[in-house]
Formats: sequence, C-alpha cells, structure tokens
Amino acid sequence: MASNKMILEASAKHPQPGTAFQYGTAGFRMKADLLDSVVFRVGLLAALRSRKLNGQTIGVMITASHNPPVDNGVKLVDPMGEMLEGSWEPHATLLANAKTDQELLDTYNWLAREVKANTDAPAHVIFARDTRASGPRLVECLTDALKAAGAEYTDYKILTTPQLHYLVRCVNTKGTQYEYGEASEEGYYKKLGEAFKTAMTHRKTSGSVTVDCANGVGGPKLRELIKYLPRGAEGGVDIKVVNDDVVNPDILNSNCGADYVKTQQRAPPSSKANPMDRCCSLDGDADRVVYYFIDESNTFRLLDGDRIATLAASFIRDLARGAGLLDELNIGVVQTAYANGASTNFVTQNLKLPVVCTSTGVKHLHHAAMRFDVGVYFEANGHGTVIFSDRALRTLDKYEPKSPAQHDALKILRALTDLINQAVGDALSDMLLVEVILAHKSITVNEWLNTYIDLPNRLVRVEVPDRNNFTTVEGTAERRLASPAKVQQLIDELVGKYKQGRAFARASGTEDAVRVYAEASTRAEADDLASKVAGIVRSQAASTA
Ligand code: G16
Repeated sequence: MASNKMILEASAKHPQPGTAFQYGTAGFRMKADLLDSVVFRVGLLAALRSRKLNGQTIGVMITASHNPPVDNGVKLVDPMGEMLEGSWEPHATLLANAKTDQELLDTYNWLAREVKANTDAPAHVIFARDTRASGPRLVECLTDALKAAGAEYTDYKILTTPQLHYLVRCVNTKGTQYEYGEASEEGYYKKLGEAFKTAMTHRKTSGSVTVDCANGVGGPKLRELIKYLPRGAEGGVDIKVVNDDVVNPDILNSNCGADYVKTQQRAPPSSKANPMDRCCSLDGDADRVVYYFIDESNTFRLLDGDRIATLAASFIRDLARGAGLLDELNIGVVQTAYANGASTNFVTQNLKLPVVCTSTGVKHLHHAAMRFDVGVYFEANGHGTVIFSDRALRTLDKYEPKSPAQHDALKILRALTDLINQAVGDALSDMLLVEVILAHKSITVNEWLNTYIDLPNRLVRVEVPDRNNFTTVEGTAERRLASPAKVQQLIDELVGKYKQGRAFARASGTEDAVRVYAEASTRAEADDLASKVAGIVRSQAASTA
C-alpha cells in the first residue's frame, strides 16, 4: 500500500535537478545524468495509470533508442502495447517538473483525484531497458517509485522496445478473446518463428541478409530469434549479424544503425558487404529498420521506411485480392511529412490505396492506421508496422476460401497477422516481413528499388539555441511552421524556385535540434534547397534567441 511518507522519503533520493522536462515524441529523452528524478516520477505515474485502468499492466521502457550512448530515456506503454494515451502526457510532464518532494507528492495526490484513480487499488507494472550503461541505475529509480507507490512489478531486464510492448499486450489479453501470445521473451520468438515458417511455405529467400544491429540490444535478441527460425533449405533465411557488440556500451549507434544509414545516406563504414548484397540496419532499441545495398556502380541505395510501406501495402493488397477479400478489407497507408513524394504517388496512383499524413511520432501514425481494416504505417526513418483491425481479423478467421489459390493467399495473410507486431513497429518482425515478401515476389533489392524512382531528398539537423521557438501550424501534420514569425514565408518563397521542390522544418521531439527535410527533381537541387532552408532556420533561430 502506498503512503505519502514512503513517497516523500523515496523522492528525496532522486531530487529534481532544476531542469524543465517535457514528455516528447517518444517519452522523456536526454542526457542520462539528468534522468533520475524523471524515471522515479514516471514510476509513480505508471502506478497511477494502472490503477486508473483497473489494475491492467502498464509498461515502462528505459531506452534512448537512436540517441548517443550518453543519453537515455523513458516511455510508458499502455495496456494493448500502444504508446501512452496522449491526454496523459501532460500529467507526466507535470510530475517531472515538480520542484520539491512535497510539491511532487501534492501533484501526485492531486492527479490521482483528477483522474479518479484510487491510490490504494492494485497496480501492475512491467519494465525493461536497453543496453546503455545508465540503464541499471535508472531501473533503481524506477523500482524506488514502484515500491513507494505500492505497485507490483516485474523486471524483464534487457529487451528490445517492441518486445516490451509485446509482453504488455500479452499480459493484458491473457485469457480473453484477444489473447496475443505467451507472455515471455521465448513466447515472442516462438510466435515470430512459427508465423515466419508458415508464411514461407514453398518459398525460399535468395542469398543472405546482413543485419547491422547498431551495437544495441537488437544484436543478442536477433541471435536468439534465429534459433527459432527455419534453416535455409527449409524456407529459412540466412542472417549475418554484424555490429552486435553490447559489451562496450560506448559504441552504441556509433557510425552504424538505422539512423546513421538513413541520415548519412551511406552504409556503416564497417560494412564488408559486396555490391548487390542485401543489408539492413536496426536502431539502438530495435524498433526501426531500413534496407540498403551497394549497386554495381558502387552507389549506395537506400530502401527506407517508405519503401517497406509500399512493399508491404502492395503485397497485402495482392494477397487480399488473391484470397477474394479485396472488397471486404479497407486497406490504407499512413505516412508523415518525411515520406518521399514519389512513394505517396506510388501508393495512390499505382496501388490505388488511400494515404493519410500525420505528425511525426509512432503514436500519431498508429492511431491513424487504426481507422483502416489493414493500416500500413511507416515513418521514412524505418519505424512502422501493419495493424489489422478486429473486423479484419474476424473476416480472415471466418472466411471460407473458394479455390486452392484463395486458400494459399488466405493462409499467408493469416500468418502475417502473427508475424507483424500489432503493438508497435518492430525491426525484427519487420525484417522478417520484408524477407517473406521478397521471397514471395521473387525479387532482388534492385528490383524492389526500381518499383518507382524516389525524388532526391536531404535531411539536415540544425542545432539551435531553443528548439521550442519552432512551433508548427495545427492540422498541417507539421508541414508548416507557425513560429518564428516569417520563417514559413521565407521557406515558401524559396521552395517555389525548385522543380518538384518541397521542404519543411520542425523541432525534433527527441534531440535538441530542428530537422529540415527537402526534396526536388535533382540531387543538386535537393541539397541546395535543404542547405538554404537550414540557413533560414539558423538565422531565424539566432534572431529569436
Ligand atoms: C522516435 C519516435 C519516432 C520518431 C523519431 C524521431 O524514434 O518514436 O516516431 O520518428 O523519434 O523523432 P523526432 O524527429 O521528433 O526527433 P526512436 O526510434 O528514436 O524512438
């Protein structure tokens, strides 16, 4: 049972450092040294959230994903494995910013009354962390809070972020009609392994896939997953694991990983891949994946989240048609402003599927995807998944195929609902999905690339004195800036001068920077547009500092 005295005493061990915190794109994220009080307070909130939801299990993940090793972060996972409900984010920010222990306690008790949570009711929390050196210390901050708040908890130690989301969903759906799987790490591997085997019936992958694990948690977890996958000759996949050193935490995300590959538009310097070898990179907590290869003229070719989205949408649409279910299932694609214009055109014009654009952040895409029976959502940076609605699952379950071809298509579709992580974007599951699709379509990475031609694009990170000065216009999916004054007008005037030009700037929610994206008809123009917009951002940031 929680007591005010216990919370006060425990909080005194984790004083607020005088920093202003904000629950951002993916929870709290910053230098790990500053996070003790934040993680403690997130623990209190997790207990409150569980109590509000009648004791359902809430997840807490300690990770800073693609950020450098000195950073860390923490985010909450809701009962179905989705991100914390948006209306609770300000509660997290409020608790994190309480200046003293007494103010924290008062805020906590006020919040409990406000959300109508009984602080004596049962609370259940599970948590995990990535491989960062600061993880164990932050776990202690978390458990101090959970003990003080009287919550029952389970420490799942080191996991990928999507594995924790999976576990949260399994625990909460156990014994219900929505039962998701066995609530253990092994259960996760078994579920993916079996679904992959079914989806690969009578198919073979061609060549191997080299997986760069960003020297993060994805490395050891992928090695474990491989044990549950069929071998090459039995419809398996030959996976070469690289950059999987988690002994030295300082090399996490360093010159490798999905974020490096996407932003630098090059393979990790350590890569030993030969031309045309199929490669992919995970990020530090294995919730993003991008594919790439070096072509015969030694040019780097990226197959990012947009490419995975178009590949998955086209495959699922074809399967739905093959099963005789295309008219029954409302399939759609969700992207963000970072999606290459050519990918959006491909989906609407070639695949004839609807596209929705949302703000950056998985939570926004996930919610938009839930409005479809089959919602394919990916951010260009490789974050995404495909979600099947209850109606879609019931349709697939009840449908009686009318021919052997329909039977085969239906079997694959059903397997995909298990292979694809329904809770959140999952690099390991997405990678297996891509391998399945390439095997079914019998295409190489080069043929995948040639499905359509990307508009040349450039992503630039601009460091500014205060990124909070950059706010976007509501309802524009972060494609237009509201402040600093005039900056959007300057960008518009510039963009008009470039053929097929498009550019936008927005404050990052995970790093202290403004991101600039630009695309245009040629590489030189895209680079030029990006650097000029970055120049506008820099000068406006300086004049408002
Ligand atoms: C997080 C979010 C993603 C987002 C990325 C970058 O990814 O989960 O949705 O795209 O940050 O966000 P921003 O541009 O706001 O910094 P991750 O993989 O770092 O957790």
